[in-house]
Amino acid sequence: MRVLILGGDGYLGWPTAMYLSRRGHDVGVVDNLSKRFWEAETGVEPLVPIRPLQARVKRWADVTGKTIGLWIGDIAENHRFLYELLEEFHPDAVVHYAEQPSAPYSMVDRARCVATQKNNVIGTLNLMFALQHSCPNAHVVKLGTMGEYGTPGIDIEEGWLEVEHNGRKDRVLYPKKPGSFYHLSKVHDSHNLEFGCRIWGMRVTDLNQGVVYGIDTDETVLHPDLATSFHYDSIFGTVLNRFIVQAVSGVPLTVYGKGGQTRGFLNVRDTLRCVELAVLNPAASGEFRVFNQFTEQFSVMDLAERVRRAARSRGLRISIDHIANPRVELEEHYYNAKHTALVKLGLEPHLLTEEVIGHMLDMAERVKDRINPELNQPSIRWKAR
Ligand code: NAD
Ligand code: USQ
Repeated sequence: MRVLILGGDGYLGWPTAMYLSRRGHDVGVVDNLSKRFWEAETGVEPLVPIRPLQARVKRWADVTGKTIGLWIGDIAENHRFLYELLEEFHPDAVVHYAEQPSAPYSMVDRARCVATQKNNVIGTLNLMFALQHSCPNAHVVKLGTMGEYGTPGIDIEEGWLEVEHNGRKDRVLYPKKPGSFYHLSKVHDSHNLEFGCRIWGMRVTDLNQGVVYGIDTDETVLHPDLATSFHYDSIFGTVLNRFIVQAVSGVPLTVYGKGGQTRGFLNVRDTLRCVELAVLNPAASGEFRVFNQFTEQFSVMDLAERVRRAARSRGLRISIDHIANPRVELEEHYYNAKHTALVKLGLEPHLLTEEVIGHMLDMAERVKDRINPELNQPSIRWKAR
């Protein structure tokens, strides 16, 4: 299939491009390199140096003999770029990762909130219109997030909810109560895409993905130049990735508040397989299909304890700190989210075993001298005190 990956320079986009290319798909990547600007703006760096996207694409060709197409451009600021690109590439599927992904970044101030929502919502709208123009039948695989739902006191369904009200029944989009302006941008995207399915007959799979962890995939390890952008700072690093790096640098794990916050998690390897499954099994014309993309749920405290156990068996002694929560979120709550659709399509999860944590610890240990301990403490608060 011809698969265009928007956000192909990112933590998830680059390994997805290699994974699909290796399996024989004709892959193109698109990025405006804005993540590299946000890193410079906030003074953070990925754990290992990441080669320019052009050099990674070239290295991929050297190592595998396979070509990945490359376009540098901004899908939110430059709709003409996107129109021309779709006319040229004519994808069967577009995998859309190209958004500002950090909840803390979106909460810094008015400017970062507006920039996040503008980039994310307008980028998706431009994609919708550009597809209508030249390839209305292409399937959109959109990266949404489990955080769109928030932490409601009822079970979370996969995107839709059957409701009975005053004796009548209907199927409605599951009510959303997200916890940051970033997560809200994803809700706005979901609503716009669902509208596109209803009005224009678009085909969309909204992957409500949980928190991703992991450093390696089968492709990133083929050559050091093919590594992916792994963050451990408090702005772009996700919780388990942060705990791994904190453990090897010998500082206490930063559990925010009580640590009862429960979320869905998945290994980066499973992200790639889930996207592949969505691409190979497209939504029907007019269908807005939602998959909850995670494999296990954990509380933050569960994760910290698991990392501590795995670290202890490697002779590392680490402690867990409950620091003041910089976010506004429930620290103890009900959480039961369905996640059966991808398993039905064939997903066989890589679960979070002690061996998996140990492997991540070993990887981080090897580049320990690059770790900046100043990036451990959260610097962004949801509200001024
Ligand atoms: P990332 O920042 O590493 O990758 C996103 C890429 O998109 C970056 O390379 C960035 O330069 C590019 N980009 C952003 N705006 C763009 C624009 N307007 N035009 C072109 N390119 C643009 O983030 P990631 O962690 O790989 O996440 C990818 C997607 O998955 C995001 O949409 C994120 O919200 C979603 N997601 C991530 C996780 C996670 O745990 N990492 C979990 C759930 C959902
Ligand atoms: N947390 C800690 N200590 C830390 C870091 C985080 O206790 O050092 C807590 C947070 O307070 C939160 C939970 O861990 O309760 C998850 O935080 P996170 O930073 O790992 O994840 P989040 O901000 O939700 O965002 C990440 C990605 C985002 C994606 C989302 C999936 O950055 O792109 O959309 O995970 S989900 O959470 O399912 O919405």
